[in-house]
Amino acid sequence: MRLLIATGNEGKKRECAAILGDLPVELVSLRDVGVTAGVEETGSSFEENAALKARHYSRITGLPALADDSGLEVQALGGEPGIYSARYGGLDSDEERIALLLDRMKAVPGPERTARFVCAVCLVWPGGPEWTSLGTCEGLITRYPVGTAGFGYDPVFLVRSEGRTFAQMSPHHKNSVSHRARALREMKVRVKKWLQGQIDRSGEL
Ligand code: ITT
Repeated sequence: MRLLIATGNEGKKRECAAILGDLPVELVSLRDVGVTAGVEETGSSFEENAALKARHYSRITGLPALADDSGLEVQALGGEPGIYSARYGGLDSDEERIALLLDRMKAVPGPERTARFVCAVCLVWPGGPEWTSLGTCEGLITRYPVGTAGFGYDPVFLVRSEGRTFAQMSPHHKNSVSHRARALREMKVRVKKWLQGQIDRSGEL
């Protein structure tokens, strides 16, 4: 059985494939199945946008599709950039978005620099169930980028429980503590049980 990892973001794709790699399915990407068309993310929450993406890509490919909608919520900025993290400030690169974030945070003192990453994943089976799971990771926004690994806002997100940024961690380590890992671990249990006939459509564990 093939399972589509429905994201155009290479960083996410790598992480999802690493975390889901031991499922008894063949993981395929949008590129593998020749899909380039995007979908408008018109939802007002991470969960809604993940569902929009998973439904769209499952419908056009006929495959079970797993989509991820994620972002960074910064308390001092009222939860921004949130669901707009990929398009923050209308800027085109991770470097520019990080620079904008640090600029908006420049007057914010250390203890008030709290933030969290949120990840919603949605899995849609054609003609079958649709499941969503959510993962978060708590941290602080640094004053300048630290580390070179990962993608997106990783260099400015210091993971509270680890005392270092995501960009300072090996991919394996990030994939054991991240918001995405938390959301996907729950989804993985569901998929395994579903394939073994141990849960019903509700996906309740
Ligand atoms: P798809 O919709 O094709 O999956 P996207 O990048 O547009 O790709 P989102 O709309 O979910 O996806 O935006 C998520 C953004 O949040 C992403 O582009 C990063 O800027 C940021 N982000 C999410 N998870 C992250 C992580 O683990 N590390 C760093 N930044 C992350």
